[in-house]
Order: sequence, then structure tokens, then C-alpha cells
Amino acid sequence: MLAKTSVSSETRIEHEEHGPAGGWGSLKSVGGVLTRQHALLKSTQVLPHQNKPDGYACVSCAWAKPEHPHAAEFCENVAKATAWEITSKRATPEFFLQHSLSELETWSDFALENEGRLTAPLRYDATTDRYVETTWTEAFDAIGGELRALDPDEAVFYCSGRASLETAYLYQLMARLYGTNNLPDSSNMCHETTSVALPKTIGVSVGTVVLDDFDHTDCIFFFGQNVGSNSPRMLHQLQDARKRGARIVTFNPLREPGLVSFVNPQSPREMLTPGETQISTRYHQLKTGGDVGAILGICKALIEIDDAAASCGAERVLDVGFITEHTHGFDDFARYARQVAWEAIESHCGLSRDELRFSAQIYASAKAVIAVYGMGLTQHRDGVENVQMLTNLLLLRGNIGKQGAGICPVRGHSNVQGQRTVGITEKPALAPLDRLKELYGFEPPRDKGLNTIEACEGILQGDVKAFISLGGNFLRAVPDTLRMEPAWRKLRLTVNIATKLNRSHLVHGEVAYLLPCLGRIEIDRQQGVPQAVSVEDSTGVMHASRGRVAPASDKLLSETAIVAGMAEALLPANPRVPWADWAADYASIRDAIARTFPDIFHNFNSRLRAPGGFHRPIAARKRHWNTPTHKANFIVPTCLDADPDMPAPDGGAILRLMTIRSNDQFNTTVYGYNDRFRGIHGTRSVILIGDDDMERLGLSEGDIVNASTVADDAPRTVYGLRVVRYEIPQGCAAAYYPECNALIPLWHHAKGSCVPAAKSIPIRLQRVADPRVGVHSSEQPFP
Ligand SMILES: Nc1nc2c(c(=O)[nH]1)N[C@H]1C(S)=C(S)[C@@H](COP(=O)(O)OP(=O)(O)OC[C@H]3O[C@@H](n4cnc5c(=O)[nH]c(N)nc54)[C@H](O)[C@@H]3O)O[C@H]1N2
Ligand SMILES: Nc1nc2c(c(=O)[nH]1)N[C@H]1C(S)=C(S)[C@@H](COP(=O)(O)OP(=O)(O)OC[C@H]3O[C@@H](n4cnc5c(=O)[nH]c(N)nc54)[C@H](O)[C@@H]3O)O[C@H]1N2
Ligand SMILES: [Mo]
Repeated sequence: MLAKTSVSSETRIEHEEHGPAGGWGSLKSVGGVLTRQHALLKSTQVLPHQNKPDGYACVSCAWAKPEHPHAAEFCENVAKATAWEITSKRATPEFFLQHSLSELETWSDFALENEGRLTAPLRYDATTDRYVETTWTEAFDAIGGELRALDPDEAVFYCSGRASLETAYLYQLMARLYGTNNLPDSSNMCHETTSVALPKTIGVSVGTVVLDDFDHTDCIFFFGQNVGSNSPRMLHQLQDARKRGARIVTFNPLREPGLVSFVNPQSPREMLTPGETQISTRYHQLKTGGDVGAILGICKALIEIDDAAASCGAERVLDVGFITEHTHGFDDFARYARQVAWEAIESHCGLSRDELRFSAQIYASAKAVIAVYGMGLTQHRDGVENVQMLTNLLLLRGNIGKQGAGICPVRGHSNVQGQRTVGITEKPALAPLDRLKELYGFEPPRDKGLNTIEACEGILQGDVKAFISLGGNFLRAVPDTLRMEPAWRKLRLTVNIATKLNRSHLVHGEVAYLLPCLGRIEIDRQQGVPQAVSVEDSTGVMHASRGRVAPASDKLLSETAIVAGMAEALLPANPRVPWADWAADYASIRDAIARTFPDIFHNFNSRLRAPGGFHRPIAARKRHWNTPTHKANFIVPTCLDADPDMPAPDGGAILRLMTIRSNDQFNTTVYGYNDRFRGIHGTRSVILIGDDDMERLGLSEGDIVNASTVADDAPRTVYGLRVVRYEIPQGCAAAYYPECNALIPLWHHAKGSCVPAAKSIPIRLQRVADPRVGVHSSEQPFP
């Protein structure tokens, strides 16, 4: 058992300065994964086709793909994600005959996925406690029969963010024809905060920035997004902007090396000379959860400067014309900002008024500012206010709807934004229900469906009986692991459409199916014709994607074919809904998407052929404000005084834990146990704590601690974390996701968006006398 789970011989924490992002370290890190996955040769053959007009769209993050791609338009992450998908390792039916699910449950996340690609459809056999091979027809019929026996609202159709626009469209249609809006997706744990915050302020649910804006900006404000690890291709835009003299002001509790400096591994000249680009021109290590305070401080400083200018007739600092013509609520906001005390701001964010004033000057002197953000803003109880404060800042100088400026939420999964666009949503108001009714002649469900948190509550209460998962690793991604797992076992039906084995497949329902699908890099032939699929990137651009390598097994079906097959077995025949024809020719699905969403997808098939894809319309870019006031709205924050994330201070014993991603993972997929940017090697069972806190809590580097959530309703502890001394603001700590998800109470989520507050968990630490406890649990995430 331990042989399977142990992956590294050595645990090493380094404290020397870590090099820049990119560069030789990046090449070395990629090489390791390619070799381990036996994918070296194949990767070198396919990677040049990544994000190219004839190639496949990146399977890693959703960052924008340029119209004129670099010779090698890929990054460290993509190379890893590619190797992980086209690996020559296989988890065959024979593998499943050798291992019971109870045994596999003791394996780590890494070990499970490292078995390689799933190769045949599998059904759970209770008598042997194993997955056994089945046929596609048996699987579809059985799943259809199980679902028909339920009330549709007892079933949940989850969607991780990787499936194409075509598959996602069919998936939501299947759920609605069946009779439910229970369509939660990974954005419920991610940028749902954005989708709730932005419609109220600027009347769109997505960012307003496109790639071209990076060529025209002179200043970027960067909040809570770890570009070096999570969207490295964006470093090219940041590097170019810096070379033009643009300034980058970063707010992050951790000094993330990718935000400090960068060497372009695709530029031989840069690789051979020591030069590196400094990315951030100012770096504010604010307190975790302190963004509203920090941004408010900058707004307050701007308003102070502007008030002074107005009183002496000097040039104004605020864009008065824009504010008057285009915004609503400025007076209330300005009044609030003038009266709020600097002390309150400073204690909220841990930054001084002088630092904030200085950054306000930088902001004021820039003609066009982009604000970039990620999970550091969205995964807090006050996440929605975080994002809205950021739009307040942009609105003060008209930085929305002009070239080189705008708001830029960096999306996660490669098609997470697009899935929402084509109807994956639990909110009926966001789905084109009337149009679906008209096109397909049925009465769509009108009740609100379950989001991720509500689906978890439904599973705990026993109201949810079936869980269908289009990709993802739901059980590992959601909060409250130790409460969710026993409840998940009580489900009647679990169906997972997946490429690789993960824990959500092992903790299963009474009836369980594991259905293996093609990955996006694989050639998808239907009736002999290779098919293209499409995805939407973080900047609202739609791209075609064509697979390049032979499928991992001849028993795989495409995700599209699996959804169509399930739908045919589940639903009564309807001549207007030609599942088999759709699955045979994806262009016909695109025609259906175009008929459903003509504003975005008119002439979908022909426009998809354009190099660089096509843009969706984003009203706020044109300063059309689809809000109730028909203006862009300033929003007065409410959270400065009361901190919803943390209980009352307890003599400093309570720390605020953020859960983070390493450079060697993609969400719950763990590629390896090294976080080279943070100097942590060979283990993920660590907790990063600052000097002062270590001293105050009597801890030394290397001590083993247990972390427990400060909450009354249930005990939540993660055992055996090794203390790592790290530069992080006082009172804050960091540890890896998903290992620490057991610490997040289900109810600890963002007001308004229900995104788990994974960046602000109140915890207490307890030192473990016997350090061997930690050695066991560092390889063994399920104590
Ligand atoms: N290699 C790789 N790439 C990925 C992923 C992956 O796991 N691995 N995941 C993908 C997905 S689904 C997503 S959503 C994105 C996630 O990408 P990010 O949005 O970068 O998410 P995190 O890695 O969680 O890191 C958030 C950053 O916010 C900082 N932070 C934490 N709390 C606060 C705070 O209160 N304020 C501020 N200002 N900063 C804070 C952290 O220090 C960290 O640098 O990446 C995508 N790309
Ligand atoms: N504590 C904490 N929790 C978090 C976060 C955090 O920062 N902290 N982040 C949250 C965020 S931002 C997100 S997006 C979620 C992620 O939640 P999910 O999207 O549910 O999880 P992933 O880890 O991305 O899913 C990995 C699995 O997807 C399957 N897969 C990979 N490629 C394909 C494919 O092409 N098709 C299909 N069908 N399956 C495929 C593989 O079987 C793999 O095991 O986690 C959230 N949870
Ligand atoms: Mo995400």
C-alpha cells in the first residue's frame, strides 16, 4: 500500500532565493513529467500544434490564445497536462480486477491518476467490490432506467470545465429535457463570484479585456492570481507590457515568483543570457482577505487628491465626464470613502496609508489600467464585494470600455466560461428556456436548480439520489471532505465520465458507472470523419480544436457521443432532438447552438474557421450597461468592520488559512510533489507560516502539526502537516488544496455566489509530539 502511495524519496524545503518563472527550471520540470508519463516523443510531436489554427486548444487553463501564435504557443503547464493526457500508461479492466475499490481508496490522488488512461466502460460489481468491464449499451440502458425511476430533481448533472461547447450544450439539454435545472459546475467553486458581482456593477458576467488591450495598457493592477503557476502563457503579455514600460502593481499575501520575474523559455536569446524581466513594479503583501480595505484605500486616496484638485481648480484626477455620463452611485461611494478612517483600512489589509497612496499615484498617472484577478478575490465570504470594489476602482477613471483598460478575471478550466455561455447553469434566468421550448417542443423546468454547495447539502440530507459527473473530481474539489464522503456513499447512482481514475470514482453510489472518454488531444472520428470541437477562452473568444493523436483505447467514446448515448436511453424519442445525428456530425450541434444563442453564435461554423476564432459581444466594452440603472454602478462595501471569515481574535492563536495550488498540480490532479517556485520538494503535507507566528506559537521549522477548523458545528482536522517557515503576513497561513478541503465547512462560502471561502479558513494548530505521524500522513491523505 505504501509502495503505491509514496512517490518521492526525499522531502526537501529550500530557502535560497527561487529563480524567475519560466527559464531552465520550467524546462526541467516539464521534462520530468514527460519522462514519467512515457510521453516524451509523442509530446514533442503534438505540442507544436497546441493553440494553432489546425491544432488543439490548450487542455490546461483558459488563458487567451493569440491570433498570431508564437512558434511554440504552450507553457510548462500545458506540456504537463498534455503528457498527463497522452501518457502511454493505462488503467485497464485487468487493473480493476486486481484491485478492489476498498484497496484503491487507500491510494493517494497522485497514485490513482498515475495508473494512466481509463480504457473501457466499467460497472461497479458489489459482490467483488470491483469495477468490471461492461458494454456501452448496457451502461446507457442501466443509467437511463435508474434515472427514470427518480424524480428529476433528485438527480444532479455536474460539469467540470473541460468539456467542449458542443458537449456542454447537449448535456444541459439532456438535463432539461429530463426535467431538472440541477446543473452545478466547477465555476460554482471558482468564478461564480465574478458572474454574480459583475452583472450588478457593469452588466456583464465575464471580463471585458481582450488580448489586444495588453498591447495598449500602461498599468496593470494584479490581485490574487498566481500567473506563473496557473496561467503561464499570460506571462508573455505581461513581459511585453513591461518591456513597453507599463507598470504592474501586485497585491498578494505571498511573494509568488511568477509575479516577481520571468525568463521566456521560448526565447533562445533570453535563455542563454541572464536577463530576466521584472514583472511587478510594486508588490504589496497584504493580509489574506484584506483586498476590500486595500482597494478602498486607493480609492480614498484618489478621491482625496481629486477633492484637493477640484478645490483649487487644478486638473481633476477622477474621470468626471465618465462618472457623470456612465455611472450611478458615485456620490454615496465617495462619501463613504471620504469618511472611512485610514486606521480601519490599515488594520483590514495590513498595508500602510503611505503605501496605498503611492499606488494610488501610479493608478492616477496611468492612461489605461487593466485589473487582473483570480481565486485570491473570489474564494472569500466577501468575495463578491472584493470584485465589486475592483470595479469601483476602475470606474473612478473610466477604465472600462476603453482600449488598454478593463477588468480581467482569469478563468480556470479551459472551457469553464464557455460551458456557462451555452447553458450550463442552475439559474433558470440565465438559461434560454423559452428558446429551448420553441426549438425542441417541450416545457423546460423553471425551478432553480442546485449549485455545488446546495448539491452537497442535498447529498448530506439524502434528497439527492443520483450524481452524474461530466469530468472533474467533485468529491475532492468540494469542502468538508470528511462529512461528504460518507454521505456520497449513500447515493443510489454515481456516473463519472472521465479520462483518469480519481477518488470521486472510488467512493461510489449503490449503482456506479465509470465511463472513459476521449481527451481533447485525441482524434475524434465520427463515421470516419475527424471532428472539431470548440471552447471559449477567458477573454470571450471562441476557438476550434482538433485532436492530433490516436485514442488511448478503441473502446473510448467521445464525451459528445457519451452524452448523446445516455440521453437517447433516458428520454422518449423526439424527432426535433436528433441525438444520433448530432453525435455523428458536430457541425450540426454548432448549428443548434447558433439557433439557440444567435447573438453570440450566428454563423458559428463559418466564423469558427477564422484564425484566432471569434469574439463574443461584451456590452460593457462598448459602454453599454445592461444593469437595472442602465449605468455602471458604484457599490458601497459593507464588510470593512465585520470580518465574516474569522471568529473574534483569540490571543493570536487563530490563523487564517488559504488553500493553494502547487506548480505541480492541476486542481485535484497531482503531477508530482514539488512546488519548485516555493522551494518545497517531495511533499504536499506542509503548512506555510510566518516568522512571528512561529515564534508566538512556539513552533520550529519541521515541526509536525495538526490543523483544526475553528467552528462549533463539527470537528474538522487535517493531521500531520510539516511547518515551513515562509514569508507570509502575520496571522495568515497557507496549505495545499485538495488535501486541506476537510477543513472548510460547507457553509463557509461567499455571500451571494456560494463559492467556498477556500482562502480564509480560521484554524488552530496543535503540535504533534511524535513526528512519525507526519511521515505517514504526508503520503496518505486519508488518515
Ligand atoms: N498549473 C495549474 N494551472 C491551473 C490550475 C491548477 O491547479 N494548476 N487550476 C486552474 C483553475 S480551475 C483555476 S480557477 C485557476 C486558479 O488560479 P488562481 O486564481 O491563481 O488560484 P490559486 O492558485 O488558488 O491562487 C490564488 C492566488 O491568490 C493569492 N491569495 C490568496 N488569498 C488572497 C487574498 O485574500 N488576497 C489576494 N490579493 N491574494 C490572495 C494566493 O497567494 C495565490 O497566489 O488556475 C487554473 N490553472
Ligand atoms: N480548497 C480548495 N478547493 C478548491 C479550490 C481551491 O482553490 N481550494 N479550487 C476550486 C476550483 S477553482 C475548481 S475549478 C474546482 C475543480 O474541480 P473539478 O473540475 O471537479 O476537478 P479537477 O481536479 O479539475 O478534475 C480532474 C479530473 O477530471 C478528469 N478529466 C480530465 N480531463 C478530462 C476530459 O477531457 N474529459 C473528462 N470527462 N474528464 C476529464 C480526470 O478524470 C481528472 O481526474 O476545485 C475547487 N476546489
Ligand atoms: Mo477553477
